[in-house]
Amino acid sequence: MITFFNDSHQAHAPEFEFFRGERVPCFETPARAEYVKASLSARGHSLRQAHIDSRDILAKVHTPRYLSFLENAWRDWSALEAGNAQRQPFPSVWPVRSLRSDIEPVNFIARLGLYSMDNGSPLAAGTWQAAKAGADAAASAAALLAGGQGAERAAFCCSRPPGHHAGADFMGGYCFLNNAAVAAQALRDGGAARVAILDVDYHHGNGTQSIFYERSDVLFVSLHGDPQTEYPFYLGHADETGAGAGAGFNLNLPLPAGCSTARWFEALEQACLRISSFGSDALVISLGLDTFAEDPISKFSLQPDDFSRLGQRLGALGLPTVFVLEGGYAAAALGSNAVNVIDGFEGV
Ligand code: Q9C
Ligand code: ZN
Repeated sequence: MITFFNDSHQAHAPEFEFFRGERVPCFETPARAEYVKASLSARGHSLRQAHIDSRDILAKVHTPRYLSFLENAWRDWSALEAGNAQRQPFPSVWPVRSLRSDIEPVNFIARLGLYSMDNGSPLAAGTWQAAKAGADAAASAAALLAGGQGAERAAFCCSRPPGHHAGADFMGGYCFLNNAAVAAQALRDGGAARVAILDVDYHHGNGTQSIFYERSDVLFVSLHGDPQTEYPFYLGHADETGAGAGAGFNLNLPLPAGCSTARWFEALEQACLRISSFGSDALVISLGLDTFAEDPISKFSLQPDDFSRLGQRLGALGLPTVFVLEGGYAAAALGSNAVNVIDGFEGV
């Protein structure tokens, strides 16, 4: 499979995040993408660089003021005070219900809160460069599939930071730009009338759901840990089925933390049947691998072979498919688990 990789992911390397009030090393590390790159190469998949600038597509899935904030955030933060260049900014205040989010404050931390859903997504000097390279990869992968005769059947974006928690105007859950949404929008613009997004990350893809919630041209389907107990907590319930023109085009399949792999594959089957009945012309997979039994922050039990089986089932859908890497924090196993999906898809 053609895969996209860009070294600039390494420029997004925050040192720590908060966990139970303590500073802990980040779970979402540069090593993750390097492990995936190594497994891709070892198993014969060719790596290439993005050839498309995603800026126009980004403007269709994110708001202008959020994009402008994110692009300039590190410059603004480090200009504020000597020492900030060596310091990670974190939000500490958020515009919850009854507070105004229409006015962008001048204060940097107040703006950071306006554009964040949590305090768990640290910014670093190269966050924009890394995230933008991931969005460029998603747009490039979509373009390879849209070429008609001689087009590729599938492509994989080995990018980080991940994207599925990022909404039109906010970051969160280690995500900044929504790569899956970029891929889906690029496939639409390239001529696919109906695009399905299947999100198999352990965590609900709240950002992707919200971006397409009122649209009938992009179906969003997700299987994930039940938000009653699992991040992102405030979205991902079964009764969220879409709104307005998008009514009926959102399917959430929340599963209890700790549920069996058999139950997970039953939900996958339901998801695949919905994607087929939708009449999808193309598919985007938000490929989170934090469903792995040994993931340090998640509670499903998939084994390496299960990722091959997942790939086989997705391949059987018979659709042009863009894979984008999302979560997965058992870094040393991430590469082989990801390539198991890809090889399963290709029938290897
Ligand atoms: N500090 C993705 O998988 N909470 N994001 C983690 C441990 C946030 C996961 C708690 C989890 C976000 C893309
Ligand atoms: Zn996740």
